Amino acid sequence: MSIVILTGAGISAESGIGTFRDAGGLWEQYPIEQVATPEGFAADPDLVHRFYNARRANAAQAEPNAAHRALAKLERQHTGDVLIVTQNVDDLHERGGSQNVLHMHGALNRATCSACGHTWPAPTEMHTTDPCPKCTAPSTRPDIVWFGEIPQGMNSIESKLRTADLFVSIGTSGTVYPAAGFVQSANALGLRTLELNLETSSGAFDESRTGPATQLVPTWVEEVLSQQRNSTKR
Ligand code: BV8
Repeated sequence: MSIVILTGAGISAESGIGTFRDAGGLWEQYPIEQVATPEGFAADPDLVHRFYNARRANAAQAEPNAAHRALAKLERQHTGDVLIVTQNVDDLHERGGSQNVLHMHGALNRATCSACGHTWPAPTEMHTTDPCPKCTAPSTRPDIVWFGEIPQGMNSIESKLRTADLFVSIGTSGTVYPAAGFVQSANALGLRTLELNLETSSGAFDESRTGPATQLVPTWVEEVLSQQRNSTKR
């Protein structure tokens, strides 16, 4: 069974990384337009670098939780493919042991150059005047997909959905497109769809389970692995 898993800020919430839209979420402290759009970056790059420097520090302090670790166990022990498509820009999936992770909204620990497209591991703090290590232009930015920009890996995601059997959405409000539309694509392609979230985001899923990710995800992973063990015994 090939599984595509979409994760959002909710899977990292219990690691202490703020979500976007829960009470007191990140976007309430910073208007999206100012810190997560190309226009906002052009208008005040110092503010945007401060926003991402703070988030990079916050993510570095955080530890992967039981949900991240359960998905890594699934990837190791499940006989079918497991792809994690994450909207998150933290590296908790990788630090929790997952290897097949696609950051469709970019990553805090990666930087890119607007002039030549070069990408490299981001320093702890980025500043507006940092020269690109490749072309030396002072046009470096966080390798993050802002609103109005095209998400990364869309072709891979779409081709993976076409051959998968199960689509699981974990810890996302289903607010941001195109990620929020993946469940519709999965339904149209005949995949089974499952949501594991603190609250039900939409009626689009075959099954929705509500609760914290650190409880729902390990339980679900154990179900998948025991079904796999039982089917191999027969
Ligand atoms: C695109 C990086 C074209 C930044 C992010 C009008 C004008 C312009 C654009 C648009 C428009 N209308 C629509 C759009 C498109 C726009 C969009 O969707 N806007 C929304 C606001 C309506 N999208 C875009 O611009 C995208 N690009 O469309 O390009 C295109 C498309 C396809 C093909 C070609 C071209 C780019 C969007 C990417 C923006 N960048 N992140 C950064 O991180 O700083 S989005 C940002 O929101 C994060 O990535 C975040 O992951 C994402 C979604 O939020 P969630 O992860 O869901 O987090 P949220 O707080 O919302 O929800 C948390 C959930 O967890 C909740 O449900 C909660 O109940 C649950 N939870 C909480 N605790 C727990 C829990 N669950 C379990 N356990 C817990 N403990």
